[in-house]
Amino acid sequence: MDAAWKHRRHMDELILGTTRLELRRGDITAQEVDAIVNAANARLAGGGGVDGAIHRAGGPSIMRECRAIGGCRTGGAVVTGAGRLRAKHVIHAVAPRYAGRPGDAALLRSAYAASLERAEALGVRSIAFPSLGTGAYGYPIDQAAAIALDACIEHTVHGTCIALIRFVLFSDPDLRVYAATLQRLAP
Ligand code: AR6
Repeated sequence: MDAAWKHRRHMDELILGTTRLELRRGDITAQEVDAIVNAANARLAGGGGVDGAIHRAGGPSIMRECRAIGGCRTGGAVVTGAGRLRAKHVIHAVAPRYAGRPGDAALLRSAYAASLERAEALGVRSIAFPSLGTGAYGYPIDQAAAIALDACIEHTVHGTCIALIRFVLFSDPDLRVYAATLQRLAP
């Protein structure tokens, strides 16, 4: 990767060719992007955290579509509409329940990669991710941030139609962890 292709604009922003990767504090449900990513479970059964917020704000059509799909493997991602949300699509990604197993990192990376592949197939130009796995599923956020950001950087290497990848962090401490990690990955 040459320096011109990948460069930082601010603490919270990295340019990757034609893609801008940015870190923001906020609520995933309020994002005006083509697709938002849900931190789902393998049964697509709904729950708390991001999942609860998306179903509450988006309305019942999202759960109807989830029931029809039936489930999603850990490390995978499936697509529904976005109901009343501003986004056009919800990409439901399933992170592993963290248990310190050697396979956890690959599954978390896979949840990001699968989401980005789904986004490409939909022709999405802008996508917003929460910090998958770092709430109820217990993934240590410093490790998860490195995996998340690296998976996104890697995805853009071979070209992408996605012009904006936004991470929406729910707290200032989480945002600081992601910003420090971005600084380490792309000094
Ligand atoms: N916007 C952005 N980030 C949020 C929001 C929000 N509205 N709400 C919480 N976060 P989690 P997981 C942050 O638990 O760890 C559910 O019950 C939160 O602070 O949503 O992948 C599902 O049904 C944390 O940093 O997802 C699954 O069963 C991050 O989002 C399970 O939890 C992820 O927390 C999935 O657990």
